[in-house]
Amino acid sequence: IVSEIVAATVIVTSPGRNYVTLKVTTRDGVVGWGDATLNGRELAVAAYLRDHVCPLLIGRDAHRIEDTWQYLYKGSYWRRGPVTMTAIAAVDMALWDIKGKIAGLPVYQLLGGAARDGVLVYGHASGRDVPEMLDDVARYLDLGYRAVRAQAAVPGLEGTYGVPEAGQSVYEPAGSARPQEDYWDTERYLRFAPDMLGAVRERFGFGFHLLHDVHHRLSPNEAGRLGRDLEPHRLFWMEDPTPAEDQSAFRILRQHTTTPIAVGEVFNSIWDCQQLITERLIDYIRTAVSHAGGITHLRRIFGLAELYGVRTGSHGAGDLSPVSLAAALHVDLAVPNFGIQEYMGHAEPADEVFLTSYTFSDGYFHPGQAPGLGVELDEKAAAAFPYEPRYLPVNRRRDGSVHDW
Ligand code: GCO
Ligand code: MG
Repeated sequence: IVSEIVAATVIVTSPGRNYVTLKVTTRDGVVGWGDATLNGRELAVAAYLRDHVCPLLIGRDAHRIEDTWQYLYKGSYWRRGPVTMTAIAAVDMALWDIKGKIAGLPVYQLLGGAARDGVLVYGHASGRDVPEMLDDVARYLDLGYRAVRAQAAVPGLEGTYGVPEAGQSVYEPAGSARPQEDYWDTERYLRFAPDMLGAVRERFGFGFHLLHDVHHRLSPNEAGRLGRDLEPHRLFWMEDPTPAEDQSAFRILRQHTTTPIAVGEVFNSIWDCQQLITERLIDYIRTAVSHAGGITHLRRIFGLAELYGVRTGSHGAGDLSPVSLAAALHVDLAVPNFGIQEYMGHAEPADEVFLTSYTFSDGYFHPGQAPGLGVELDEKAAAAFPYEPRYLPVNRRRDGSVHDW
């Protein structure tokens, strides 16, 4: 069979930040790409793929996407977990890419075709103080964005999540060879955040969507208080208000606020969000194509969400490679319950390594008409950017104890 897999290799490259990419090649030379990047734990997935998955792909029919997914998920016996599910995701993306290339169709056509004309995205505005953040919001609105996430440094805290250091063009939390240590103060944040987001509405009004990421730092009760304080500012969503391992904790939050809630960037399977969805404890599910088992599993999660009125809001930070972004855009265009897509952009020189065909216009993205996912990796360019050990920061309270980052 011409679609038999004859090679599967892993490329680790660091154009601006680390990315792990799987390359799958068929007998007649069709190449599929999959993103296997797990920020701060990159080499674990690279080894899982290289040592345990690539050898099993050789000789399989690239067309059998569902069968390959089941084979890798059930066949490993050790199910779920970010490393396993990111590895499976990379294989899955690469096989959808190949299927699209063989069919001569962009992947969204294989998923049922476009259910909308464009994919609403939100950009990341931030600042080291409120005026700087407001100027950044203005910049996004001028660029045509219809949805903006706003984050500003909490006065008195250094290294607030979501705020770039001076000189960084794109916010990059994984900046150092050992984890940077940030300080956290819940009371200061709870006092500051409503005023900060209120300042955005005061200056720019309500004619665009406003989002904010809490990054898992509050207890359910504190999150309920914040959600209530934010109600006058009409947020599109409040993201990751409390650590989400404890799905039933969101019942407490739901009793206190009508601010919409988005959760899921750290989830890797449908079982992580089953209760959140079926009990309607969230409004948006943020699972990422690269960390939650690829297009095949993401569609299953989004299908469950559709039944319960939960909309999608796929993770799209810079540590998800352009291959992931493209895969997410194909799914976004095709699913009925799409909500919004995060778009953070990629720091230079990622565009020397990843050649993309998605486009942005008037606040909306489109994955483009190239067959497959529409992203190609230039292996020669990639070789010029070797892996660099880099970790996400750790958060400590003033007394030195570790808090959620
Ligand atoms: C987001 C996320 C990211 C994560 C990052 C970790 O909303 O985009 O919270 O900023 O921190 O993806 O690797
Ligand atoms: Mg987030």
